[in-house]
Amino acid sequence: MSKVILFFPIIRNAEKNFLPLGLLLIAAPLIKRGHSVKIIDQRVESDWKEKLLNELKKDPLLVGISVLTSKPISYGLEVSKLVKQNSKAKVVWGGFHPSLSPQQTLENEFIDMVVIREGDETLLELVDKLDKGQSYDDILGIGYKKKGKIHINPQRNFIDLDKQLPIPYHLVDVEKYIQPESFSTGEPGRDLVLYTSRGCPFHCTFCYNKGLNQRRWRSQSAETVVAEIKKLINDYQITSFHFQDDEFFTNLKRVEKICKLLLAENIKVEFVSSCRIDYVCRMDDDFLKLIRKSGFRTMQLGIESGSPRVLKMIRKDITVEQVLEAVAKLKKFDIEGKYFMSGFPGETIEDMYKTTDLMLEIKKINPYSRVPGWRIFTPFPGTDLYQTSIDNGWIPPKNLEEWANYDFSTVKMPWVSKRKEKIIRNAAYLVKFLRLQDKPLSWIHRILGRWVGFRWRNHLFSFLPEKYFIDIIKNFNKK
Ligand code: B12
Ligand code: SF4
Repeated sequence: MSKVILFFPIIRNAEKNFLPLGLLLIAAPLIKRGHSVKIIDQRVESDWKEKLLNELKKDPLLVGISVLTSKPISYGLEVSKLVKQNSKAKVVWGGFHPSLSPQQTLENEFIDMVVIREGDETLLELVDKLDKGQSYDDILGIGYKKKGKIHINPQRNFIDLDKQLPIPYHLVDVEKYIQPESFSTGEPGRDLVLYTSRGCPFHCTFCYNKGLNQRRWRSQSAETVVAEIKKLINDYQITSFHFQDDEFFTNLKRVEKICKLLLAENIKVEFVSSCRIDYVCRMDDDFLKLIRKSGFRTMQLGIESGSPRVLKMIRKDITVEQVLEAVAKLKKFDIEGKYFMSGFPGETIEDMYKTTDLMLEIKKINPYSRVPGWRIFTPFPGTDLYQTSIDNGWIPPKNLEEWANYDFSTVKMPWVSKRKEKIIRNAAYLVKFLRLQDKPLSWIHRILGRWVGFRWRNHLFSFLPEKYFIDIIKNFNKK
């Protein structure tokens, strides 16, 4: 049986470190088969290079690297080069970027193979075949190079999540991934990520889901989810869970069962997950009461725009009226909503003002709602908006090295004029001061809240004089 190294690169500095779930999931079948697996996580192991070089001396069969778009690519390339220079191991890339862009990934000289989409069964088959010296040409869901030519094999069917093997948490130091406060409420606790379903049945044009998951949503049963929650509470004293699912609430009956099982066993934890606006509209009072009682304190909701025209354009399949209905429902049951917005190609200044107007309406219904940021949309391979972005003047990165430098926070999109950028950035900064509640924290917040409210109602976003004063007050408070 062979040795396999799995590597997780840095995502970006100062980022919370979530469990490398993808690697743990693909490691499980390998371990069951008897292969030995070593996980090296660059984010939490400062001596990662030493460890890797040491492991490479033991003649591993393969080094698998999990790669998201942007910075992880540059670290992934550094590691791939190290592997090639110091061993005979095959370099295999998996995860979102190689899955969405397999051909271009394989064009890089240091990468031998890619695993597309779910790696749970594919990697096992690959390792088994490499181990026995058999041909891997016909393995579903891989891309590889042969005689200088790139081959991309047909895709593999999605796996049955209820047959998923237990996650081998012992391969990592779980303590390093437990956050000291609840992701949901920010209160002290022990917070961990969990993944209970994959995919999403919708087709938003900016999202990877349609391309990669083909609108297929698959899930673990309520019983499996609750058993995992109990295990994690028992083994690691977890007090809050942060679901990583794209759409945890797709099957409301499953959620209802999870909540009822938790309550029946008197399990007290907090949860946070993303949710679609129209799903909230489908929830009745009993359901909302139930999820709140069982620990659902926060929902992250992608609204993206307040303009019906843009919502249609990005195929979000929600309406502004539904947004307002959802905000009111969540408020009634004291579930905090975090509402996310984005700026898209084809969006006019008028559309953007509809978004700021909607933010104001949300705050009017629930002053404690949060709009954590208004992002400028950046295109990803494998999404419908990728081509639209090219049509709107965006020049996509030509190779992996260029993708590595594709920094979401600084990259300029040709359709975002200086004026539009100012509106987005200034509104994103100011929205935290848009306080419409009766009892603001202090007189300074009250004055600031009124002033920001005035600016908001009049669409005055082009300048930001108060930032200067806010920074002075912040520095003063810090001292
Ligand atoms: C948690 C999360 C984060 C975390 C950290 C991610 C992590 N892995 O620790 C944080 C908060 C840092 C983050 C940041 C961002 N994220 Co994020 N994030 C997620 C999220 C919600 C879960 C990731 C996860 O753990 N999935 C669960 C595991 C099991 O799935 P997986 O990793 O894909 O693994 C499977 C396969 O891919 C494969 N596999 C994975 N690795 C490997 C390796 C090998 C060798 C093999 C063979 C197979 C294999 O097998 C696994 C099992 O089947 C996903 C959405 C989602 N539901 O997946 C978005 C997602 C990955 N994020 C996304 C985005 C856009 C971002 C941001 C850009 C957001 C922003 N604008 O700031 C940033 C920056 C990321 C960056 N590249 O710099 C996009 C994808 C982007 C891309 N093309 O890479 C996703 C898909 C969300 C979306 N709907 O668009 N994110
Ligand atoms: S609803 Fe969310 S997960 Fe589903 S396609 Fe749209 S953005 Fe992606």
